[in-house]
Amino acid sequence: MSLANEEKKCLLFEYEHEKCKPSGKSRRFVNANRLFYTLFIVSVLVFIALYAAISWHDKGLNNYFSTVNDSKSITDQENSTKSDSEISGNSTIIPNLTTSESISTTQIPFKDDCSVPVFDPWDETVKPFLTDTDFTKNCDRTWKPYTELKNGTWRIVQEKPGMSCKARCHHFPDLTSSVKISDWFEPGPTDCQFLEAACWEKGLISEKEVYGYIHTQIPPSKREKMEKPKIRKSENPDVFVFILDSITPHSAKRSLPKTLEHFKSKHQAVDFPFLSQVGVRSQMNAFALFFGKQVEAGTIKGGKPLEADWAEEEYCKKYLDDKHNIFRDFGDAGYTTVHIDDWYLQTLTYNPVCLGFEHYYTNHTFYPFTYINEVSGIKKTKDSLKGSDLCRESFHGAIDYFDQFAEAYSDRPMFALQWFVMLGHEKLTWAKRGDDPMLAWFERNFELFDNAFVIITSDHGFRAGSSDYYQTEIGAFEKHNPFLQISVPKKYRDNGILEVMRENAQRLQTHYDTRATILDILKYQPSSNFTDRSTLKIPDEKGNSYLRHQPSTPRNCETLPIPQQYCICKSKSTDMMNVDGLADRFGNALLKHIEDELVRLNLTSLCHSFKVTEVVSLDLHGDSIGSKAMYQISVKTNLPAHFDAVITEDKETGKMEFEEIERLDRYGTTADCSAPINFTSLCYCKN
Ligand SMILES: *[C@@H]1O[C@H](CO)[C@@H](O)[C@H](O)[C@H]1NC(C)=O
Ligand SMILES: *[C@@H]1O[C@H](CO)[C@@H](O)[C@H](O)[C@H]1NC(C)=O
Ligand SMILES: *[C@@H]1O[C@H](CO)[C@@H](O)[C@H](O)[C@H]1NC(C)=O
Ligand SMILES: *[C@@H]1O[C@H](CO)[C@@H](O)[C@H](O)[C@H]1NC(C)=O
Ligand SMILES: *[C@@H]1O[C@H](CO)[C@@H](O)[C@H](O)[C@H]1NC(C)=O
Ligand SMILES: *[C@@H]1O[C@H](CO)[C@@H](O)[C@H](O)[C@H]1NC(C)=O
Ligand SMILES: *[C@@H]1O[C@H](CO)[C@@H](O)[C@H](O)[C@H]1NC(C)=O
Ligand SMILES: *[C@@H]1O[C@H](CO)[C@@H](O)[C@H](O)[C@H]1NC(C)=O
Ligand SMILES: CC(=O)N[C@H]1CO[C@H](CO)[C@@H](O)[C@@H]1O
Repeated sequence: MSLANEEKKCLLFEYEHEKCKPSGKSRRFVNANRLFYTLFIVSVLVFIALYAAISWHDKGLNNYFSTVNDSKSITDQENSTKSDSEISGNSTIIPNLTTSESISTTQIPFKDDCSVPVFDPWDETVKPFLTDTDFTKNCDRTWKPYTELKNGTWRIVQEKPGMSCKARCHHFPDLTSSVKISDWFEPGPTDCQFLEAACWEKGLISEKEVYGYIHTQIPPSKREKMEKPKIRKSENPDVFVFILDSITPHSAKRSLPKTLEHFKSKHQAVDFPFLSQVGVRSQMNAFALFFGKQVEAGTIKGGKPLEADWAEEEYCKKYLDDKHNIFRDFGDAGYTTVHIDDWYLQTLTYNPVCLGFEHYYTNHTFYPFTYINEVSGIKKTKDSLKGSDLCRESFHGAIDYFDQFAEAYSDRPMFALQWFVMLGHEKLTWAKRGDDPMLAWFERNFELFDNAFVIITSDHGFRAGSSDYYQTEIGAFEKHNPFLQISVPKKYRDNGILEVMRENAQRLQTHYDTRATILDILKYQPSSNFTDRSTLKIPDEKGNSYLRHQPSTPRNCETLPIPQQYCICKSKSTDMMNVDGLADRFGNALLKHIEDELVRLNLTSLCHSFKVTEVVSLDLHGDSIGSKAMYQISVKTNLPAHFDAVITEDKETGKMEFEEIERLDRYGTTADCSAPINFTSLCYCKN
């Protein structure tokens, strides 16, 4: 998604981190058939730079993995335990197995043929991009709000001579009705869920606004009106899905180390490092996760078309209320639900010009908060959430709101979907400022989270990087590899669930599989008390639950519903920059195609046309056998716009086909003028 936000003040320093140790050779090849161990090693020994090609052979546990060249295959007698010091050069790497980490010795029944590079998150090539971007560094950590809303009453907690404070309520009778804002009122009892408190001081001429703050509450009266739930937590545990926008397994290790360590050690979270996104922007991936629908057409590696289930007409220009979705699934089953998104354009629904839902679709929503913050609040209120002065941002408000929700409904099964849009989207190291607040949040909710399914994931990889970043191998990989870790309720951890999850964590996954897992938790597992591991095909679903054995059929870029340009399995690639005239020909063809798209979308009068200034890279993917050849190209233009695309050329006819194009520069508001007609990031607006 594009964030139409103002530039944040950022101090750029060379990034320093305790864990930043020189990695020696930045790249080696490790051939692994047990990816799980690769990860284990990587997380234990983050200073070792690995590059692992994984291919799963059904030879059982006897082959973990060995450091070899790209080409060499796995041998199966290298299971003697070696010490860390031997992990050097091209020796075999065997993890120091502990009972909790060891997995069952059954034969692995699948052979996926998916090679995935495994990098040290602190690789030398990535370090230059790890600049300090913490704009909250000098904020006032001692600052406390002047007002509070507690127990259904709002009051002033810091009086100052000459200062007067009042509050007003912002209320949406329905999602699409216009906001109702009350008059300012004095301290006292209120049922208001989204209260804006403000204070003024007498100036020489007029009153001066000195304070603004958004308070939230789930008022007791609201809760009392809710029916008694027909299900109980003992059979239907809480399900919390936290989406960290643009976070990858690597950026999470770099930016959220404390939170991850807590999640892993305290809740035994399982890491799924091989998740591929299925669409370019947040919204496309959200539709896969929460509606089970592909809304971006593409081509699967190997040439099979991936049809879109819904065209833009369907998912964007119509309301979503009558479409089957995860909120309704949970609501219908008797869960109490909340949707918390800290951006007012609502990543899943409007983003930025779709209709979204017409009516409330969850019991609670954070939407009014974001509306006050970005639209209807007074200036001081909005300023209070910019982070740089008072250390507070919308995601802090979102965390507080989650806590209020969880406290209000602690007696019944809860479903929360919380999207952290503002935390990590813009800069590679941005999420770092969230590590302490996230950890504190997890710590104070330890019991709650320990008895729940907690899914922390992301929508897509890191998209807002510079073109130089995507020229590094790790950068190119991180672009399409969203984060995913899952913890299960403590009482189910001994029933084989973790073992099967770890098995699946070694394989390529998509949001459809995360979705199937959520549906499994809701609809299928409760009848077996979460013990059923047998493969299940959920009707009309594209994915397979992580809580069961996934089918043994190969999971790779040819078989899963992933548009080829996002699939993370490595394919052979050949640099074609030196082939005479080829880069020019493909660069110009790409811009011609973009021009044609703008014509098709009726946008030419609004958008600039582009000229190639540099073809940054051109790679041939695969073996170029058969009549079609697939190229990956990266092009800079005369305007600050930078495009990446996959082009398939028919070698006989010369006809080119284009996959969904990714615009890499921070396009911010430069595409906004296209929104009223046909929103596209391909537009660089004339004004
Ligand atoms: C690794 O591969 C390179 C090129 O394919 C080859 O020259 C070299 O001998 C290989 N090294 C080992 C240890 O297999
Ligand atoms: C590998 O492990 C198997 C099973 O634990 C054992 O029988 C075998 O002797 C081991 N091989 C080596 C070379 O250590
Ligand atoms: C490896 O295992 C041995 C024996 O269990 C233990 O003493 C040692 O501390 C372990 N080393 C690491 C790095 O975990
Ligand atoms: C909240 O209200 C209840 C009853 O009105 C009262 O007993 C309690 O002390 C209040 N708590 C706080 C923190 O004000
Ligand atoms: C909210 O909760 C109640 C249960 O009290 C339920 O009947 C209702 O359908 C839920 N959903 C929405 C969208 O209000
Ligand atoms: C379900 O499993 C949990 C943990 O294994 C156990 O404590 C509980 O009694 C089981 N419930 C039923 C109804 O069997
Ligand atoms: C938007 O694009 C479609 C083609 O996808 C075109 O048919 C339609 O006219 C365009 N809408 C407007 C308002 O120009
Ligand atoms: C194309 O855009 C122009 C102005 O931007 C508008 O007047 C015209 O109606 C649009 N055509 C279609 C088919 O929507
Ligand atoms: C550093 C190291 O162990 N290198 C070894 C890699 O493998 C070759 C061939 O097996 C040996 O000759 C090297 O000593």
